[in-house]
Amino acid sequence: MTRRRTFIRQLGASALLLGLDPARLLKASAPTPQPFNPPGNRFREGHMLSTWNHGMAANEEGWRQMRQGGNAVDAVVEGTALVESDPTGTSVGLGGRPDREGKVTLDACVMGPNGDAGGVCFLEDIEHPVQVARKVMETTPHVLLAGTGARDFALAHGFPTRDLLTEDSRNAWEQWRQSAEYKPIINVENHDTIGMLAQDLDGRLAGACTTSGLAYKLRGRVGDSPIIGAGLFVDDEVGACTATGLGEAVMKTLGSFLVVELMRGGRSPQEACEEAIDRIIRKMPVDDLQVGYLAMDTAGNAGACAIHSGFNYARTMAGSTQLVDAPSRS
Ligand code: SD4
Repeated sequence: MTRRRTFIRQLGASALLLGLDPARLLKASAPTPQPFNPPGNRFREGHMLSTWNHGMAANEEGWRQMRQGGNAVDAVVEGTALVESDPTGTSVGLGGRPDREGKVTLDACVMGPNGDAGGVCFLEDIEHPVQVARKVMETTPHVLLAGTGARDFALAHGFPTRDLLTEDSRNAWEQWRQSAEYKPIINVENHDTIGMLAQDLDGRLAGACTTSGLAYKLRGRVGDSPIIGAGLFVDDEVGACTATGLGEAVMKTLGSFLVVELMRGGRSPQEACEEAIDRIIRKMPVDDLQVGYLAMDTAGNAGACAIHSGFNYARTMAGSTQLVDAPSRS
């Protein structure tokens, strides 16, 4: 304090000698405000994480969006929308496995900087629920629209209808109907929801999550993916997390919110994902249950953890994408 006072006195005296205004000089010497995305952030060039193999294509699209001047919301919405259109993905959008009655019902949400959020659930006949979720976020005062209300909203915004049941998924459903046994298989088929997180060139964070949910679920069942805090949570000041796997386990522990709050408390994304997985393991039997969390913080660090092995994710930094195997607890 004394040193600062001496400095100010000296500055004032020199300024007067030079005929300058000491107040203006003092202002010029004040520390400049920190930029929003501090230079210490290693991945100012864009950082993206997406669940599973199809995350590779999603991240490539996200990077394309960023190169064209798009922000984190553009990256995650258009990145995941690309996967929604892939008929070979059996847990997302077109070609997603139907419910027990042979109907494809979709869940999605998006969360942007400033805590903005939007989602749709139990949505039928619309190929891009994640884009509808974005419309909910940007054009309504609500967060979540469901069922026919969500469908009507999508139609009012010009989204076309499409039969999302492909020949493959119809055949698979008909085969399933012969036994009608409901038994999710870990990591296979029932678990390839896409959750995507991005930090854009301005350092802003966003996330999106989209799925057709569990194959052959009860009609009306909604999982974690469209639920803010469960399948996805983003806090621009801390970090972001998304979930894949059995939604019921994620919802019961509010997993993505938990991961972000753990990061707020000082854990790294890796430590936070591990603790959220351990929370599930402590609360319920997990032999036949898979959950994976994927998280990033604002400084460009990533983390992931699953209950069982087999969960992987795509990571893009400065335009270069890699597929990474997530650590697991068993
Ligand atoms: C759900 N969490 O509806 C989704 C399913 C999923 O990869 O993640 N599949 O429960």
